[in-house]
Amino acid sequence: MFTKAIVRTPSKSIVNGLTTANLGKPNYELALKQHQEYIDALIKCGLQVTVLPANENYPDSTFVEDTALLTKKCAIISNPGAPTRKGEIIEIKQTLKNHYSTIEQIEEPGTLEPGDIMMVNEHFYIGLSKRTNENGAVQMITYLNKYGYSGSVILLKDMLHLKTGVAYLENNTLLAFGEFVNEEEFQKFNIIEIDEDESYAANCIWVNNNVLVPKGFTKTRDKIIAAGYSVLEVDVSEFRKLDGGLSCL
Ligand code: CIR
Repeated sequence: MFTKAIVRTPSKSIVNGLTTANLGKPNYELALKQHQEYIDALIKCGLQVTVLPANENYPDSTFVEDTALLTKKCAIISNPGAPTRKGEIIEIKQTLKNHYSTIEQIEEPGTLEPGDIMMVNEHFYIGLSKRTNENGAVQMITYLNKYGYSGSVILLKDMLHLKTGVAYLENNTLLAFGEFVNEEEFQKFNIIEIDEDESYAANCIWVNNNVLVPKGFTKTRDKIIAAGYSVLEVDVSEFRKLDGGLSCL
């Protein structure tokens, strides 16, 4: 079970965030409202939520997932592959000092964004993407091993991040879209396949026996309910415009 989450309020500069989505610019006021609803959903799932203030210098900083991998035993600060996001790690490091006594860090020439990391119990799958390189993945696996965890890499073809197309819902169950449906490493899981027209909904999160699902993807929602989960729908339309989703927040 999870007990805590860290989020960061969207900044006004969010309108300048990185994107490939072609869905227009996010509406700042609506993004704020949706972010609050996301926090409310996490609280409903029993989490104590730390809300960090907006940081105008970093348009993508609300996607706090990409700044660190947090495990039970240690925190590992990332080195984002996107040049405009590298500075996001400075503040998160300060925050994590309040929660962890052991903090590690990915260093150049390694780059890694934890949107590329999926935790399955004590194992961590690491996507090699445009943002996460092999050196970053090797550093990450070395740290994971140090703390008794294991890691392996998955080569990405089209997706931004690993978790853009896959989500682990515990109970040996995986949501998967596109290139990940037939990925050999994932065949041991019960795979719930996401349809092409709902590909965005592959980014769900399991939080303490609930699954947070982006609002508006009813086929995916119904498949998850049919698999026996309790679902909370959260509207994240403004974050989708920046290729971001539930896990990223
Ligand atoms: C970016 O391109 O970095 C942001 N606009 C979206 C980050 C999404 N984060 C994630 O998948 N973990």
